[in-house]
Amino acid sequence: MKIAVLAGGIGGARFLRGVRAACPGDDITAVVNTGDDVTLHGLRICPDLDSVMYTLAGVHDGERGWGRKGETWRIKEELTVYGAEPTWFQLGDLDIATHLVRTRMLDAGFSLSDVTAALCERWQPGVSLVPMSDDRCETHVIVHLEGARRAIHFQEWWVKHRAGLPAEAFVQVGLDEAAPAPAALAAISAADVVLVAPSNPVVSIGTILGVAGIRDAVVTAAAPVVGVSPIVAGAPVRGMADACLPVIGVDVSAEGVGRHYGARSAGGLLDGWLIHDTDSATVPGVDVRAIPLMMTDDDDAAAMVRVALEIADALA
Ligand code: FO1
Repeated sequence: MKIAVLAGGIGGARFLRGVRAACPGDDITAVVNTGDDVTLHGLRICPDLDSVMYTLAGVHDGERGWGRKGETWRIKEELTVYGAEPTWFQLGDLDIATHLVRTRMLDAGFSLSDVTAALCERWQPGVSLVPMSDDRCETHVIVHLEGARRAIHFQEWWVKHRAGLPAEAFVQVGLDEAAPAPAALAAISAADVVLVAPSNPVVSIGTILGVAGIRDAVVTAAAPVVGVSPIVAGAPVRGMADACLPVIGVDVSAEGVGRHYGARSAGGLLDGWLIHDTDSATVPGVDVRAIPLMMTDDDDAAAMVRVALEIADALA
């Protein structure tokens, strides 16, 4: 079976471990958000691609959710002593090796898709990782700082300000010129099932869908599309989607996000929508199922994916 998964970082990574566990031997492609990407200290950093890659390889730091376990911070400490800004973004020594390899390959003219495939040669994630686009389109946040309206990089808003600065809007700089990665569109149109991971609906899933052609590919896919709510009991399971959803006028609830994604029969994304068993939601035109959504380990995540695939099967 061919499965295409739209995924962001941490929540998406755990979900993908579940997909891999539930569908051993199947052809799984993750179309990953690159709107969080940033260039710092001359290095190209792809947080969501790296979170997915490290987590599927089992070398991620489960506590932090990003970066490597057993990480050391000697370079970062030196950079801080030099006063090399930004000092608010923690770059671990092991992680820096990934950014050095990526940056060198990008500078040599390789596409981000090629770079990602090369990094995955080493990590063997068991899932094909494809960036949503090979072109830069970085999420910026419109905020009011020191009395002026400014666009700051998503990472500055997310990490330095802990999403604590009220956001007026999110803007993906470069989105209008960005082309979808070839393998991303191919995976969606060839899929037997399309899954929308429980990632941030605004800055992860929303950004992926904003890349030319990707939303259409999902809406018109021959395969059933089933999403998993990232919001449980009115709050995000991880991350700060509750700081993002109100900015686009969407309720911080499983129902709110489900209705935001919309039913395919009405030009939206979803055929099925998985919500946590303590929640309830009606999404007109969408088959809503309430099941345990916690992904504390691969078995939980796999159980959740199996239900998503059952719904997909019933809808196919
Ligand atoms: N998140 C933080 O909260 N603080 C950091 O210093 C930080 C550094 C970092 C370095 C590399 C990387 O791949 C991710 C990093 N993240 C950090 C997480 C990152 O901001 C988020 O994973 C995503 O961009 C949002 O999902």
